[in-house]
Parts: sequence; C-alpha cells; structure tokens
Amino acid sequence: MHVDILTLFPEMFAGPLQASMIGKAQDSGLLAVDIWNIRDYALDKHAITDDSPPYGGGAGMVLKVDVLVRAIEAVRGGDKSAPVVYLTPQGEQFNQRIAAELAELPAMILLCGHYEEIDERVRQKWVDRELSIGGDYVLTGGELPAMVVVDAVARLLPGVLGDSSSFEQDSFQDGLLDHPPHYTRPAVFRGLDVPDVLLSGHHGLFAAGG
Ligand code: 21W
Repeated sequence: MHVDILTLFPEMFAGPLQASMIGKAQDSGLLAVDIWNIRDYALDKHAITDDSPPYGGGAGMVLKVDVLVRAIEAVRGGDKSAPVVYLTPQGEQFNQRIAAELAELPAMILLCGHYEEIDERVRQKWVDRELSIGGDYVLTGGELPAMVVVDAVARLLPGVLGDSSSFEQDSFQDGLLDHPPHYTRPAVFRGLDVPDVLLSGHHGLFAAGG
C-alpha cells in the first residue's frame, strides 16, 4: 500500500513510522509512506499557507485553497484513484472496521491540518472522506491521527504481522474479553506468583474459564 501524507509539519513523522513493524513493513516493500510539505506548494516569497477567513467570518486561520489544491494535485500526479482522507475533529470516528476498509486500498492520501480548518471548497471537491480518531480531546493537528491511521491500517496488510499475532482475533471487543492474563518467567517474582493452574500445564482449562 502506498500512503501519501500532506502536512505542515513533516518532521513530526520522522520517528514513529520508522520504528517497529511499520518500519519493517516499509523495508520489506509492503508499505510505502511519502511525506509532503504543504508549505512547498505556497508560491509567494514568504510561503504563506493560511489566511484569516475573509468570507464567512469564524475564528482561527484557514489553510488556503490554492496551496492545498496544488499540493493534492502534485501528490496525485495523473492518478486520481487514491482517496483523499482529511483528518479532522469533525470527521467520522476511526475504528477497526474503517481500518480494514482502508487496508484494502492500493493507495490513500492523508491530509493533515494543524489547529485550523481547511478552505471549504477543498472539503467539498477534493476530500473523499473525513476521519477523526475520536476521544473527547483536542489535538494540535491531524499529524498524530494520521500516524494512528497508518499504524492501524498497516498492521492489517498481508505479511506485515508475523503468524504469531493473528489479527483475526483482534476484532477488539472479542480480543479484550477473551484474552487470559499473561505471565513471564520467573514463576515467583518478589513474592508474586503465577496462578497454580497455569503452572500445572492444563492451560486449556484456564483459557476456557475452568
Ligand atoms: C483543533 C483542528 C482545533 C481544528 C476556530 C476555532 C484531526 C483531531 C484532529 C484541530 C480545530 C482528530 C475552531 C481527534 C483531534 C485535528 C486539531 C478548530 C474549531 N475553529 N481526532 N475553533 N482530535 N485537531 N476547531 O483534535 O486536526 S483528527
């Protein structure tokens, strides 16, 4: 899967996507992530990307229509098949079902705003889907949410997870209820021991709730 991310803060993506399974998924070619700086598509000499809204009022700054559309068109090249997904607090709440849906796509474009809205015309004509990562909290921008989406989607791509961590079981509700508590060696640590039933080797009994 190819993921393009449009952001005003490309440096925020340096660490999280290189580490762990997402980093390995990129090394092995199962996932490709390209980060694009929206500012590169501002043509004036100060590279201004936002504006105080002269039409419609409203507080805060708004990402400029021409800058965003130039950036989106540059990312797309000639191919319009990849959906533009805008991360916004007003979006549909991201969940495991949506992650699975996105994991079927060959490509997607994630658009991050940063403590501001985007010009409404971009939403209407260029954005295909709006996602929030939920929670009753306000972040500074769509960057962390974009990383959340990439992480949740990438682990569903065939080959990204090892066989040992089958994700069929993770349908979440199930996963949380069915999983027994886990213990590592030693059997007794600072006087805290592992339940006898687990030491006896009859694991099935415990897993079945017996
Ligand atoms: C914060 C965007 C505030 C827009 C003027 C004054 C993306 C997010 C975000 C952000 C506003 C997500 C307004 C969960 C999140 C995100 C930054 C402006 C109205 N206009 N999921 N006030 N939480 N947040 N809001 O914050 O971009 S997905």
